[in-house]
Amino acid sequence: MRLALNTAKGAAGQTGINPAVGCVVVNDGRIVGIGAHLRRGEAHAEVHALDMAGERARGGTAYVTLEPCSHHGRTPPCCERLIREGVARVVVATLDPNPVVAGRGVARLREAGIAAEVGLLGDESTRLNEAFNKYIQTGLPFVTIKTALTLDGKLAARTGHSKWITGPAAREAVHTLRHRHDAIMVGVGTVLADDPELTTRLSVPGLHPVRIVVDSALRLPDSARVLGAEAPTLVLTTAAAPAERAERIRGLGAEVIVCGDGPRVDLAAAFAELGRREIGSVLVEGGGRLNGALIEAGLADKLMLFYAPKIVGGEAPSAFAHEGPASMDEALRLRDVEIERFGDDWCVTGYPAWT
Ligand code: AOF
Ligand code: ZN
Repeated sequence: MRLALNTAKGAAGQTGINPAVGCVVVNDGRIVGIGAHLRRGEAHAEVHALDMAGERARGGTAYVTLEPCSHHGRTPPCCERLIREGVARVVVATLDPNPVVAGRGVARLREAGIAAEVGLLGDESTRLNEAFNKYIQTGLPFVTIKTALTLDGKLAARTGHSKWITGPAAREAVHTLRHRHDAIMVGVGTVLADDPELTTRLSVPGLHPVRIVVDSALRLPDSARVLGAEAPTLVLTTAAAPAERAERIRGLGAEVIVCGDGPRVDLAAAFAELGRREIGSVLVEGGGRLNGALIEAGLADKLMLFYAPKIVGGEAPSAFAHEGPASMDEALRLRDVEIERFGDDWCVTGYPAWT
């Protein structure tokens, strides 16, 4: 199961709204097949592993990181294939939260006389597919706020200068995060301040996320690098934004979407629309106003805070620019906090207590 999980993790981020899944088939003390789900619409993990095992799957054990599917989706049901190949035992890390599966896969295996066990390394598999788990049950994307910040919580110096807060190791980790997300989101303030490209730049080729700019008044300049051709760009705005700017930005190749009828982009409506467009995970990369708005609205599922051992002082812009509560009792608390080191920096990961 450890090997199946590592195989799944290797392909994390390239399956879109499908989960990352790994499968290892063992017979007579020997690994006879191994596979991962690599792309939505293509074979599931079990199919790759069983194709490799061939006749050697008969009487063997399949370790799968997610309950084998029982439904006809873009591919046929994996549990029927496991039954047909004569596998004797199936060990599953977690049940599939997809309402069309949700226990039916394991029930079908047992009905066919296969010994099925659930729960081995289950927490790790659940964590690996946290975005899929939310999306498949709610139709809403999983939202991760990622920011680099100083120890005193600032994301730039007093003048707005911000290149760079963290070092190369942390920045490389961020590009891996971009590769693993369906979309990346920033506020227009970040575009005006930094003119980011928002593509994935790693030492090996990666996948570019869809780029999303939250821009209530369409202040996005024609020359913005985020409008480049490397990846699709969506601009979320309001009905009050100037129509000629919307036309111009559409002419430059981006899609302009009106979210809600208020003076600011309705972020909850925006995520519902992104979900309808099969965007299952969004990495929010700034800046302080968008981060603050998401916290105020309770719309973030996860925070990844890359801290550099630096201090810039009180006038500098805060990483969370909302007004904030009057009392410490009302501070947003994170649970399941983990700390990982990247060079001289640390990433603090946690989940808002409201999730
Ligand atoms: C598995 N093994 O490797 C994966 C599973 O449209 P489809 O046919 O790709 O089905 C997608 C659904 O199948 C997905 O929402 C999830 O419930 C399950 N994914 N199941 O047995 C796999 N990727
Ligand atoms: Zn399947």
